[in-house]
Amino acid sequence: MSVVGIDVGFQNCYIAVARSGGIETIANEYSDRCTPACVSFASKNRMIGNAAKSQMITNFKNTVHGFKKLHGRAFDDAFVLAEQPKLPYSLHKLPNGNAGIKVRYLDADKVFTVEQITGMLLSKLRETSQSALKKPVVDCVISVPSFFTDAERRSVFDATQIAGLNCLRLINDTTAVALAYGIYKQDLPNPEEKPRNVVFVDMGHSSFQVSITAFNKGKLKVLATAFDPYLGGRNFDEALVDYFCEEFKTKYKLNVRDNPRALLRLHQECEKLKKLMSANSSDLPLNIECFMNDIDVSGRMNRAQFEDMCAQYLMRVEMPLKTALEQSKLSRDDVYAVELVGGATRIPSIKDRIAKYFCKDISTTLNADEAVARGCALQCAILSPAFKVREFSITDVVTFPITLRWKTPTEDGLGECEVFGKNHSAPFSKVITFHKKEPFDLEAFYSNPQELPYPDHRIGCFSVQNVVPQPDGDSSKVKVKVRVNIHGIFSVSSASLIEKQKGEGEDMQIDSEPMVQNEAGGSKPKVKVKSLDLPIMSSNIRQLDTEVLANFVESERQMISQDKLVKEVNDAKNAVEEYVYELREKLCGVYQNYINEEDSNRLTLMLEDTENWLYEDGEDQPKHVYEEKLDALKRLGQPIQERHIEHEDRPKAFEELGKKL
Ligand code: ATP
Ligand code: K
Ligand code: MG
Repeated sequence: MSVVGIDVGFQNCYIAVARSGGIETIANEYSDRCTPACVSFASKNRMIGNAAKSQMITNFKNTVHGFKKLHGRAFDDAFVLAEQPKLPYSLHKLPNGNAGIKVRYLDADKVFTVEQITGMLLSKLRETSQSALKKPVVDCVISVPSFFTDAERRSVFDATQIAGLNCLRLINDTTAVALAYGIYKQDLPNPEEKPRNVVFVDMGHSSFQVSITAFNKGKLKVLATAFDPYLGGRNFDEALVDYFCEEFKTKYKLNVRDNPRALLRLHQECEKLKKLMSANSSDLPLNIECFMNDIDVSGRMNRAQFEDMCAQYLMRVEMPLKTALEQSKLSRDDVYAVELVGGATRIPSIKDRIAKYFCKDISTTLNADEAVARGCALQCAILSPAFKVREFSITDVVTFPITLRWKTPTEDGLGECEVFGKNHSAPFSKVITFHKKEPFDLEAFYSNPQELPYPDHRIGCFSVQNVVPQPDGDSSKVKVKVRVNIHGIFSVSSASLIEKQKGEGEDMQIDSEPMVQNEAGGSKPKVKVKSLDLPIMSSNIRQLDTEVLANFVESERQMISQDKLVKEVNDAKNAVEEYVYELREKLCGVYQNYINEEDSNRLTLMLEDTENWLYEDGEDQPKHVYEEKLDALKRLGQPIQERHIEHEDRPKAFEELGKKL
């Protein structure tokens, strides 16, 4: 069984795996530990990760990036509408109202759901981990932002299934970081002692997350999370892009915004400049050759100017820090350390503001880019029976309070109850008792719409079926189990009808019971009562239906084999080309003395023909054609090579013999 953790970032993805030596972040086929969250489509295949990123400018309409926050979103959602003009590819309204992604693929217009796109990215990351581990990868843990709601989490979860992964947990980014921080610490306070409280701050490309976590030996408990879901490195890039668009308009009369390619190039250069400014406070140049209309452009910027320009974003750093501290009910003095991760926390002014807020030097003991992935892998190791790690218990929080609503025969006709309050421990199950004579619906929603980054506060509707009155006509007692599961997803997980007992009056009561690791049936000793399990039908849950999901799984499989086929054909073609170059070079070099002039000329001509063929009729042939071509060339090349090797080896053999004597 594999133990894999994946940090799916808005911009960058990282994979960590467990090997006998411990947790290790692994590199992809480009020897890069970072895989860009990018998928590119072409007439024969897809490219994913680094290969896709290199298509970003040349094939901008069909190169999809920046899609993480489209999960679970409707096409006409305000966030999606605001995002749309910034995307070089087009969005399309799906029949279910969600935002789909429209590209040209296999010479046809295709619309993919965001689950499919993330599924593609995950397929690639899965393949990368498989080649590192040299075995099939199925089990994994994947990170999501702590502010992702049910709809977003379910959507990401669907994506993991499209990629054929078995996601053991969707873990919050900052919780994964906390685990990576705590699990190896030898000096944590004993369970009965005052915990060590650590603030974790993660600013990535698209968002800003803060958590405060309490550590004792063998456990961590998240006390509070806070965030600005719309503040990240990309805001700083955009500020620079805005500035240079204006400057180039006046200086060169260029309308950069009208040219998607130029705009993308400017984005990339501004991001580089932003990173340089983190290390350097002096004036720095920005130069782009042949930018637009054959014009070379240049500009300058320094850190002070940049901070000035970004004041509106820098100002927003403090709020989530304050919120998290308030919610944790700690004072600054209770904070043992402030740990930063995420690329954008490298901006000096952001670091300074965080340090200033907590009146503390910040620590960067964690790897800012890889901590999330490492935490995911550690969580996967803990959950996997195949791997031994030290015991470590993780208690996360419910980010947004959840309320249930149902119809009652009372005057206002509605009953309501907040089942999970803010920062309630998670995962967690509760049992709620109702008195009902007939089937009933439970409407679940987030209690405070105004604090949600997501536009819709409804979670879904759960219908408890087959409820009947007691034989004497009285209401039946119905126990309903509600839970926030290990992925942070809410559900009404089971219901049962209990035989009538004396002395019952209240309309509803809530018994809490911490969720037991082994879910089914629970391990709590049960009072002996007759109970009947009731079916639950859920509706309005934003999740793909089984049939659609099965189709996506199948279509992903087909696309993977199509990509594989295209790769094999390309490899076969490249092999012919490489052999042509190699042989030609050697014919006028090392092979010169092993072939007569006439044969050499004939062979050279043949190589030239093959080269021309590769650019003409041989441009696009099935794999076997290239293989046959290569074989034919090798039949001519090999005898020369053999004569050469034999000659080379002869003196060596004598040397060997000499040594032995
Ligand atoms: P998210 O967490 O929002 O999903 P992500 O995980 O992909 O996004 P990270 O990889 O943590 O994001 O960070 C990427 C961001 O960090 C980019 O905006 C990048 O430009 C920025 N960044 C990286 N290095 C530096 C640096 N030295 N100075 C400033 N910004 C940097
Ligand atoms: K990342
Ligand atoms: Mg991130």
